[in-house]
Amino acid sequence: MYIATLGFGSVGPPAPEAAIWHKQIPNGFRWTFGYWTPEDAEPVPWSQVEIQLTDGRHNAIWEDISAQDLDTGALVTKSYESVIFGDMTVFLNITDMEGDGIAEYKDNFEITTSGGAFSSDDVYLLFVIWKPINGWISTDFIVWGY
Ligand SMILES: [Ca+2]
Repeated sequence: MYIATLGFGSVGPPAPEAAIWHKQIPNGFRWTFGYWTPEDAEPVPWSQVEIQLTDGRHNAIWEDISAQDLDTGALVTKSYESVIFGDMTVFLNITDMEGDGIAEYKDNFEITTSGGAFSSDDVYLLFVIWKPINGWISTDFIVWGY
């Protein structure tokens, strides 16, 4: 009994999961969260979220997303640091629809480029990570032009 308790006790809650939809926009992509599961999961502040984009050779990682920046009480879009991604510079903009600092249904983010272009020859993989356990909240892949 003790061992069983210890075994279960050492496993934290699984990462919350969220459906996600992508849309191509002029200089990049927009992802919008759908429903999160489980329904009774603790809300996930943006500060617990890390966003990664990879083409298999290069990674763009945003790991210092401040929930405070997105907790304004009203719809808010914040720009985060630019990241070198292969021969591009890419930018992350997060829109929190309610401005409550919580990543949830209908909140969205865009990854865009200036000076360079996404390639239709690459598959871009997106990972939305729950930092407390490094688990995946959402994954997606997208090809430019499709
Ligand atoms: Ca929100």
